[in-house]
Amino acid sequence: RPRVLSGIQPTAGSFHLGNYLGAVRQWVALQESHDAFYMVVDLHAITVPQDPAELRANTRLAAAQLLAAGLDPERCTLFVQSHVPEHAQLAWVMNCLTGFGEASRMTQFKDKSARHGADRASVGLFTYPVLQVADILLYQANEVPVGEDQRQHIELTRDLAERFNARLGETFTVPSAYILKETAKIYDLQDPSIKMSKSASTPKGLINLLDEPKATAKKVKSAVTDTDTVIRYDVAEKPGVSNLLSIYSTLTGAGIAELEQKYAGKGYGALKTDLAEVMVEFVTPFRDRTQEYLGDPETLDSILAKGAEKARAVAAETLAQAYDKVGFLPAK
Ligand code: AQP
Repeated sequence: RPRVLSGIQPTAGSFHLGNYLGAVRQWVALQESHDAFYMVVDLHAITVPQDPAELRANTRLAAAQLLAAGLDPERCTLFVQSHVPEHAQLAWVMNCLTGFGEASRMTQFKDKSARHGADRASVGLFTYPVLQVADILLYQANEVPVGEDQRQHIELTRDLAERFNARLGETFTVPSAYILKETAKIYDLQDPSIKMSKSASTPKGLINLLDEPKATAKKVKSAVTDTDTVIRYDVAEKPGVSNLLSIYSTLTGAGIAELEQKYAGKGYGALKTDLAEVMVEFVTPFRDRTQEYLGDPETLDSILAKGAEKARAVAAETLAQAYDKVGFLPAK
């Protein structure tokens, strides 16, 4: 079975619709066909300041949401990144292989450091993509299911894997990004020129899956479209409507053409009302299941402990190979 690996940050509490449609939904599907490793990336979370108690609670909450979304610990390995120390260990090796200029070209760092203020951005935020490289290479992943915003980091992973292999000998699988065209980038409901994001979106443009379903329905109904009334998928000319159609299509399985036909001559109101209903039907059981998992922290922690054990077995083997290639003296 080919292997996949991906991760999600436990920072915002609730996952947003972009996280789910861009990434987590694919994780659920891929556990059927792949040897799948999924993790809550708490090491990544601390690249910006976190309240310790909140971070701990949000880590459990992220795991509960992943299970609620459909990850099955019998079918995939679900774990917390800091439970597997090999991530930080390999990251150091990969940091030493990365050019300073190369790391400086990562657009996500440029955006985020601009937002935090260059002086306040941590060195961790700067080297975050290299930790991500280590995350992926440790598991010899063939594919990495992520949203479009992560494409550049996967390219960096490929470059560094190839560089290590060429300099020190064949060690790492060179992975590919697994990005589905329809959901590669879910846009802010109020400003369809930017991606839906926990830090850049306006509250009205961001759908948090754990919000009150009524509030979610309201946000969908007040989504920005355009002054035209025609329902047509056209990202350049009609980004707002196209975003709603992508979301609708993915959540229901209806094709875009089918939806265009269904709403021909009906106007945006009808589309938004129906999509609001679809969304409520999706988030209501998701919220309930998340609460159920959260209500039983012992089971949750034991799933994560088993996951970490399975993950460590793979990660330790890869790290040992990498250390050997680098020339570290084995500890006796
Ligand atoms: N809008 C989006 N459309 C499609 N995919 C998205 N992802 C995030 N936003 C969208 C994907 O979700 C996965 C987990 O992301 P993360 O844990 O790195 O969260 P994030 O990217 O930090 O989420 P935000 O909201 O985008 O955070 P900020 O505002 O801090 O940048 C990833 O696979 C990501 O591609």
